Amino acid sequence: MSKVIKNLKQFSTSKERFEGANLLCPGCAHSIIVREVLNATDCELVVSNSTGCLEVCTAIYPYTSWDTSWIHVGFQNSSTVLSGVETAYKVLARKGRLKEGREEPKFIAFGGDGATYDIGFQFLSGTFERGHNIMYICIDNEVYANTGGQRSSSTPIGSSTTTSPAGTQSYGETKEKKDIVSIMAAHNAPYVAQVAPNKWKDMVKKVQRGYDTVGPVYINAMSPCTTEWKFNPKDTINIADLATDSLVYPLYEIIDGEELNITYRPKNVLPVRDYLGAQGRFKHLFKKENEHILNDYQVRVDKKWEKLQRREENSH
Ligand SMILES: Cc1ncc(C[n+]2csc(CCOP(=O)(O)OP(=O)(O)O)c2C)c(N)n1
Ligand code: SF4
Ligand SMILES: [Mg+2]
Repeated sequence: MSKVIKNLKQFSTSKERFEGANLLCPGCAHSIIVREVLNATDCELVVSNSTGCLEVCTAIYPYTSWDTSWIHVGFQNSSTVLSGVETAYKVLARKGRLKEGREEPKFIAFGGDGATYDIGFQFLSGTFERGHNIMYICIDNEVYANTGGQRSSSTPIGSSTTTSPAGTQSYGETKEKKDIVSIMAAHNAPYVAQVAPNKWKDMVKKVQRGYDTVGPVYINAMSPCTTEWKFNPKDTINIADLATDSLVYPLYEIIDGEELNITYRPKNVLPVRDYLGAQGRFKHLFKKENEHILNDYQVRVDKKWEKLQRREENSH
Protein backbone atom coordinates (compact mmCIF):
# COMPACT_ATOMS: atom_id res chain seq x y z
CA MET A 1 0.00 0.00 0.00
CA SER A 2 1.30 3.45 -0.77
CA LYS A 3 1.42 6.02 2.06
CA VAL A 4 -1.34 8.11 0.60
CA ILE A 5 -3.97 5.41 1.02
CA LYS A 6 -5.88 5.60 4.29
CA ASN A 7 -6.35 2.69 6.65
CA LEU A 8 -9.89 1.88 7.76
CA LYS A 9 -9.65 3.99 10.93
CA GLN A 10 -8.59 7.06 8.97
CA PHE A 11 -11.28 6.29 6.44
CA SER A 12 -14.05 6.86 8.98
CA THR A 13 -12.82 10.39 9.77
CA SER A 14 -11.65 11.48 6.32
CA LYS A 15 -12.78 14.67 4.65
CA GLU A 16 -15.90 14.26 2.53
CA ARG A 17 -15.34 14.88 -1.16
CA PHE A 18 -18.86 13.98 -2.23
CA GLU A 19 -21.48 16.29 -0.73
CA GLY A 20 -24.73 15.08 0.79
CA ALA A 21 -26.37 17.93 -1.12
CA ASN A 22 -27.51 16.06 -4.24
CA LEU A 23 -30.77 15.03 -5.91
CA LEU A 24 -30.37 11.25 -5.79
CA CYS A 25 -33.44 9.49 -4.34
CA PRO A 26 -33.36 8.94 -0.57
CA GLY A 27 -31.83 5.49 -0.08
CA CYS A 28 -29.97 5.50 -3.42
CA ALA A 29 -26.86 3.31 -3.15
CA HIS A 30 -24.97 5.30 -5.81
CA SER A 31 -24.12 7.95 -3.21
CA ILE A 32 -22.98 5.36 -0.63
CA ILE A 33 -20.62 3.79 -3.16
CA VAL A 34 -19.21 7.07 -4.46
CA ARG A 35 -18.59 8.38 -0.96
CA GLU A 36 -16.71 5.21 0.02
CA VAL A 37 -14.64 5.23 -3.16
CA LEU A 38 -13.59 8.88 -2.71
CA ASN A 39 -12.96 8.55 1.04
CA ALA A 40 -10.62 5.63 0.47
CA THR A 41 -7.76 7.91 -0.57
CA ASP A 42 -6.25 11.31 0.17
CA CYS A 43 -4.81 11.55 -3.34
CA GLU A 44 -5.82 14.20 -5.79
CA LEU A 45 -8.57 12.75 -7.98
CA VAL A 46 -9.78 13.23 -11.52
CA VAL A 47 -13.29 11.81 -11.89
CA SER A 48 -15.21 11.24 -15.10
CA ASN A 49 -18.90 10.35 -15.09
CA SER A 50 -21.18 8.88 -17.74
CA THR A 51 -24.68 10.25 -18.19
CA GLY A 52 -27.06 8.59 -15.76
CA CYS A 53 -28.63 9.12 -12.33
CA LEU A 54 -25.30 9.89 -10.65
CA GLU A 55 -24.33 12.55 -13.16
CA VAL A 56 -27.77 14.10 -13.54
CA CYS A 57 -28.41 14.33 -9.79
CA THR A 58 -25.03 15.72 -8.71
CA ALA A 59 -24.13 18.38 -11.24
CA ILE A 60 -26.97 20.74 -12.00
CA TYR A 61 -25.33 23.92 -13.23
CA PRO A 62 -24.22 26.07 -11.42
CA TYR A 63 -24.16 23.58 -8.51
CA THR A 64 -22.00 20.52 -7.94
CA SER A 65 -21.79 17.85 -5.25
CA TRP A 66 -18.18 17.03 -6.16
CA ASP A 67 -15.17 18.44 -4.30
CA THR A 68 -12.86 16.94 -6.93
CA SER A 69 -12.08 17.55 -10.58
CA TRP A 70 -15.10 16.14 -12.37
CA ILE A 71 -15.80 15.68 -16.10
CA HIS A 72 -18.96 14.72 -17.91
CA VAL A 73 -18.99 14.33 -21.68
CA GLY A 74 -21.39 11.62 -22.87
CA PHE A 75 -23.28 8.49 -21.86
CA GLN A 76 -20.85 6.08 -23.46
CA ASN A 77 -17.41 7.51 -22.93
CA SER A 78 -16.40 8.16 -19.31
CA SER A 79 -13.68 5.53 -19.88
CA THR A 80 -12.19 7.11 -23.01
CA VAL A 81 -12.49 10.67 -21.68
CA LEU A 82 -10.51 9.59 -18.66
CA SER A 83 -7.97 7.66 -20.72
CA GLY A 84 -7.36 10.92 -22.65
CA VAL A 85 -6.82 12.84 -19.41
CA GLU A 86 -4.47 10.17 -18.09
CA THR A 87 -2.45 10.25 -21.31
CA ALA A 88 -2.30 14.07 -21.28
CA TYR A 89 -0.98 13.90 -17.72
CA LYS A 90 1.75 11.45 -18.77
CA VAL A 91 2.79 13.70 -21.67
CA LEU A 92 2.93 16.79 -19.44
CA ALA A 93 5.02 14.86 -16.91
CA ARG A 94 7.38 13.65 -19.66
CA LYS A 95 7.80 17.22 -20.93
CA GLY A 96 8.49 18.46 -17.39
CA ARG A 97 5.48 20.76 -17.47
CA LEU A 98 3.93 19.71 -14.16
CA LYS A 99 4.57 21.72 -11.01
CA GLU A 100 7.55 20.33 -9.12
CA GLY A 101 6.63 17.88 -6.38
CA ARG A 102 3.10 17.51 -7.67
CA GLU A 103 1.67 14.09 -6.86
CA GLU A 104 0.22 11.95 -9.59
CA PRO A 105 -3.60 12.08 -9.35
CA LYS A 106 -5.77 8.97 -9.37
CA PHE A 107 -8.13 8.65 -12.33
CA ILE A 108 -11.63 7.26 -11.65
CA ALA A 109 -14.53 6.75 -14.04
CA PHE A 110 -18.10 6.08 -12.90
CA GLY A 111 -20.69 4.59 -15.22
CA GLY A 112 -24.07 2.92 -14.76
CA ASP A 113 -24.76 -0.58 -16.05
CA GLY A 114 -26.41 0.84 -19.19
CA ALA A 115 -23.29 2.89 -19.85
CA THR A 116 -20.96 0.00 -18.99
CA TYR A 117 -22.47 -3.34 -20.04
CA ASP A 118 -24.18 -1.92 -23.14
CA ILE A 119 -23.63 1.46 -24.72
CA GLY A 120 -20.11 2.29 -23.50
CA PHE A 121 -18.78 -1.24 -23.74
CA GLN A 122 -16.52 -0.82 -26.78
CA PHE A 123 -15.05 2.36 -25.22
CA LEU A 124 -14.40 0.49 -21.98
CA SER A 125 -12.88 -2.49 -23.76
CA GLY A 126 -10.56 -0.20 -25.77
CA THR A 127 -9.45 1.60 -22.61
CA PHE A 128 -8.58 -1.71 -20.94
CA GLU A 129 -6.87 -3.10 -24.05
CA ARG A 130 -4.66 0.01 -24.23
CA GLY A 131 -3.79 -0.47 -20.56
CA HIS A 132 -4.55 2.99 -19.17
CA ASN A 133 -3.81 3.65 -15.55
CA ILE A 134 -7.42 4.24 -14.45
CA MET A 135 -10.05 2.69 -12.18
CA TYR A 136 -13.48 2.16 -13.75
CA ILE A 137 -16.38 1.69 -11.36
CA CYS A 138 -19.72 0.42 -12.62
CA ILE A 139 -22.55 1.44 -10.29
CA ASP A 140 -24.71 -1.51 -11.23
CA ASN A 141 -28.43 -1.04 -10.50
CA GLU A 142 -29.37 -3.52 -13.25
CA VAL A 143 -31.56 -1.07 -15.16
CA TYR A 144 -31.49 2.22 -17.10
CA ALA A 145 -32.83 4.08 -14.08
CA ASN A 146 -32.37 7.65 -15.21
CA THR A 147 -34.55 7.28 -18.28
CA GLY A 148 -37.45 5.41 -16.70
CA GLY A 149 -36.31 1.89 -15.90
CA GLN A 150 -35.57 0.15 -19.21
CA ARG A 151 -33.82 -3.26 -19.10
CA SER A 152 -30.09 -3.46 -19.74
CA SER A 153 -27.90 -6.52 -20.31
CA SER A 154 -27.29 -6.42 -16.56
CA THR A 155 -31.00 -6.87 -15.74
CA PRO A 156 -31.50 -10.27 -14.06
CA ILE A 157 -33.98 -12.93 -15.18
CA GLY A 158 -37.51 -12.33 -13.90
CA SER A 159 -37.12 -8.62 -13.27
CA SER A 160 -40.06 -6.53 -14.48
CA THR A 161 -38.84 -3.38 -16.25
CA THR A 162 -40.56 -0.90 -18.56
CA THR A 163 -39.16 -2.76 -21.60
CA SER A 164 -39.49 -6.27 -20.12
CA PRO A 165 -42.78 -5.88 -18.25
CA ALA A 166 -44.26 -8.82 -16.39
CA GLY A 167 -47.87 -9.62 -17.32
CA THR A 168 -50.08 -12.39 -18.55
CA GLN A 169 -47.68 -13.21 -21.40
CA SER A 170 -44.38 -12.67 -19.64
CA TYR A 171 -42.56 -13.15 -16.34
CA GLY A 172 -40.30 -10.16 -17.06
CA GLU A 173 -36.70 -10.29 -18.28
CA THR A 174 -35.88 -13.65 -19.88
CA LYS A 175 -32.12 -13.41 -20.43
CA GLU A 176 -29.22 -13.99 -18.04
CA LYS A 177 -27.35 -11.02 -16.59
CA LYS A 178 -24.14 -10.51 -18.58
CA ASP A 179 -21.02 -11.74 -16.75
CA ILE A 180 -19.16 -8.44 -17.04
CA VAL A 181 -16.61 -9.32 -14.34
CA SER A 182 -15.30 -12.31 -16.32
CA ILE A 183 -15.32 -10.25 -19.52
CA MET A 184 -13.21 -7.51 -17.94
CA ALA A 185 -10.87 -10.08 -16.38
CA ALA A 186 -10.46 -11.59 -19.86
CA HIS A 187 -8.80 -8.30 -20.86
CA ASN A 188 -5.98 -9.47 -18.54
CA ALA A 189 -6.65 -6.47 -16.35
CA PRO A 190 -4.38 -6.48 -13.28
CA TYR A 191 -7.34 -6.14 -10.91
CA VAL A 192 -11.06 -6.79 -11.29
CA ALA A 193 -13.50 -7.11 -8.39
CA GLN A 194 -17.15 -7.24 -7.43
CA VAL A 195 -18.29 -5.23 -4.38
CA ALA A 196 -21.49 -4.33 -2.52
CA PRO A 197 -22.31 -1.35 -0.28
CA ASN A 198 -23.31 -3.48 2.75
CA LYS A 199 -19.80 -5.04 2.89
CA TRP A 200 -18.08 -1.69 3.10
CA LYS A 201 -14.77 -2.93 4.53
CA ASP A 202 -14.48 -5.39 1.67
CA MET A 203 -15.35 -2.61 -0.77
CA VAL A 204 -12.82 -0.13 0.65
CA LYS A 205 -10.06 -2.76 0.71
CA LYS A 206 -10.65 -3.57 -2.95
CA VAL A 207 -10.88 0.08 -3.96
CA GLN A 208 -7.64 0.83 -2.12
CA ARG A 209 -5.98 -2.04 -3.92
CA GLY A 210 -7.35 -0.52 -7.13
CA TYR A 211 -5.80 2.86 -6.31
CA ASP A 212 -2.45 1.14 -5.75
CA THR A 213 -2.57 -0.91 -8.94
CA VAL A 214 -0.72 0.15 -12.08
CA GLY A 215 -2.91 -0.42 -15.12
CA PRO A 216 -6.67 -0.58 -15.67
CA VAL A 217 -8.87 -1.67 -12.76
CA TYR A 218 -12.53 -2.63 -13.02
CA ILE A 219 -14.87 -2.66 -10.03
CA ASN A 220 -18.47 -3.84 -10.36
CA ALA A 221 -20.50 -2.32 -7.52
CA MET A 222 -24.01 -3.56 -6.79
CA SER A 223 -26.17 -0.47 -6.34
CA PRO A 224 -29.69 -1.25 -5.04
CA CYS A 225 -32.15 1.24 -6.57
CA THR A 226 -35.13 1.99 -4.38
CA THR A 227 -37.20 3.34 -7.29
CA GLU A 228 -36.70 0.61 -9.88
CA TRP A 229 -36.15 -2.39 -7.59
CA LYS A 230 -39.16 -1.18 -5.63
CA PHE A 231 -38.24 -1.35 -1.97
CA ASN A 232 -38.53 1.10 0.92
CA PRO A 233 -35.62 3.64 0.91
CA LYS A 234 -34.68 2.64 4.48
CA ASP A 235 -33.97 -0.93 3.30
CA THR A 236 -31.08 -0.31 0.89
CA ILE A 237 -28.50 -2.07 3.03
CA ASN A 238 -30.94 -4.86 4.00
CA ILE A 239 -31.51 -5.57 0.31
CA ALA A 240 -27.75 -5.63 -0.30
CA ASP A 241 -27.38 -8.03 2.67
CA LEU A 242 -30.00 -10.34 1.15
CA ALA A 243 -28.16 -10.25 -2.21
CA THR A 244 -24.76 -11.17 -0.78
CA ASP A 245 -26.12 -13.67 1.76
CA SER A 246 -28.25 -15.53 -0.78
CA LEU A 247 -25.19 -15.63 -3.12
CA VAL A 248 -27.18 -13.91 -5.87
CA TYR A 249 -24.39 -11.35 -5.76
CA PRO A 250 -21.12 -13.01 -4.73
CA LEU A 251 -18.13 -10.91 -3.70
CA TYR A 252 -14.79 -11.83 -5.25
CA GLU A 253 -11.74 -10.50 -7.06
CA ILE A 254 -9.69 -11.63 -10.07
CA ILE A 255 -6.01 -10.74 -10.21
CA ASP A 256 -4.13 -10.57 -13.53
CA GLY A 257 -7.03 -12.24 -15.30
CA GLU A 258 -6.36 -15.49 -13.45
CA GLU A 259 -6.19 -15.73 -9.67
CA LEU A 260 -9.71 -15.69 -8.29
CA ASN A 261 -10.43 -15.08 -4.60
CA ILE A 262 -13.88 -15.25 -3.05
CA THR A 263 -13.85 -12.51 -0.40
CA TYR A 264 -17.13 -13.20 1.41
CA ARG A 265 -18.62 -16.54 2.40
CA PRO A 266 -21.93 -16.11 4.28
CA LYS A 267 -22.15 -18.23 7.45
CA ASN A 268 -25.86 -18.84 6.83
CA VAL A 269 -26.72 -18.89 3.15
CA LEU A 270 -30.24 -17.53 2.67
CA PRO A 271 -32.75 -18.86 0.13
CA VAL A 272 -32.81 -16.83 -3.10
CA ARG A 273 -36.54 -16.28 -2.64
CA ASP A 274 -35.81 -14.15 0.46
CA TYR A 275 -33.90 -11.72 -1.77
CA LEU A 276 -36.44 -11.76 -4.61
CA GLY A 277 -39.44 -11.45 -2.27
CA ALA A 278 -38.12 -8.22 -0.75
CA GLN A 279 -38.42 -6.30 -4.05
CA GLY A 280 -41.43 -5.23 -6.07
CA ARG A 281 -39.64 -5.88 -9.38
CA PHE A 282 -39.88 -9.65 -8.69
CA LYS A 283 -43.35 -9.63 -7.08
CA HIS A 284 -45.03 -11.51 -9.95
CA LEU A 285 -42.61 -14.45 -9.54
CA PHE A 286 -44.50 -15.39 -6.37
CA LYS A 287 -47.71 -16.15 -8.31
CA LYS A 288 -48.49 -19.84 -8.46
CA GLU A 289 -47.90 -20.11 -12.22
CA ASN A 290 -44.34 -18.77 -11.81
CA GLU A 291 -43.27 -21.21 -9.09
CA HIS A 292 -40.94 -22.98 -11.57
CA ILE A 293 -39.10 -19.70 -12.27
CA LEU A 294 -38.35 -19.33 -8.56
CA ASN A 295 -37.09 -22.91 -8.38
CA ASP A 296 -34.92 -22.45 -11.50
CA TYR A 297 -33.54 -19.28 -9.94
CA GLN A 298 -32.24 -21.14 -6.91
CA VAL A 299 -30.71 -23.85 -9.11
CA ARG A 300 -28.95 -21.25 -11.28
CA VAL A 301 -27.53 -19.35 -8.28
CA ASP A 302 -26.29 -22.63 -6.72
CA LYS A 303 -24.62 -23.67 -9.98
CA LYS A 304 -22.90 -20.31 -10.39
CA TRP A 305 -21.60 -20.44 -6.82
CA GLU A 306 -20.21 -23.94 -7.40
CA LYS A 307 -18.56 -22.75 -10.61
CA LEU A 308 -17.05 -19.76 -8.83
CA GLN A 309 -15.62 -22.01 -6.13
CA ARG A 310 -14.16 -24.35 -8.76
CA ARG A 311 -12.61 -21.37 -10.56
CA GLU A 312 -11.10 -20.23 -7.29
CA GLU A 313 -9.64 -23.67 -6.56
CA ASN A 314 -8.23 -24.07 -10.06
CA SER A 315 -6.68 -20.60 -10.07
CA HIS A 316 -4.34 -21.27 -7.12
C1 LIG B 1 -25.71 7.96 -26.56
C2 LIG B 1 -26.84 8.15 -25.58
N1 LIG B 1 -27.86 7.29 -25.58
C3 LIG B 1 -28.87 7.42 -24.72
C4 LIG B 1 -28.86 8.48 -23.81
C5 LIG B 1 -30.03 8.65 -22.86
N2 LIG B 1 -29.70 8.21 -21.51
C6 LIG B 1 -29.22 9.08 -20.58
S1 LIG B 1 -29.01 8.37 -19.07
C7 LIG B 1 -29.58 6.89 -19.65
C8 LIG B 1 -29.74 5.71 -18.74
C9 LIG B 1 -28.55 5.47 -17.87
O1 LIG B 1 -28.58 4.15 -17.35
P1 LIG B 1 -27.37 3.59 -16.56
O2 LIG B 1 -26.10 3.76 -17.30
O3 LIG B 1 -27.67 2.22 -16.13
O4 LIG B 1 -27.29 4.57 -15.28
P2 LIG B 1 -28.39 4.76 -14.11
O5 LIG B 1 -29.19 5.96 -14.46
O6 LIG B 1 -29.17 3.51 -14.03
O7 LIG B 1 -27.55 4.98 -12.89
C10 LIG B 1 -29.92 6.95 -21.03
C11 LIG B 1 -30.45 5.84 -21.84
C12 LIG B 1 -27.77 9.37 -23.85
N3 LIG B 1 -27.67 10.38 -22.98
N4 LIG B 1 -26.77 9.20 -24.74
S1 SF4 C 1 -33.74 6.07 -9.66
FE1 SF4 C 1 -32.49 4.59 -8.53
S2 SF4 C 1 -30.35 4.95 -9.18
FE2 SF4 C 1 -31.61 6.76 -9.76
S3 SF4 C 1 -31.37 8.21 -8.07
FE3 SF4 C 1 -33.22 6.98 -7.66
S4 SF4 C 1 -32.53 5.22 -6.39
FE4 SF4 C 1 -30.72 6.17 -7.33
MG1 LIG D 1 -28.37 1.58 -14.27
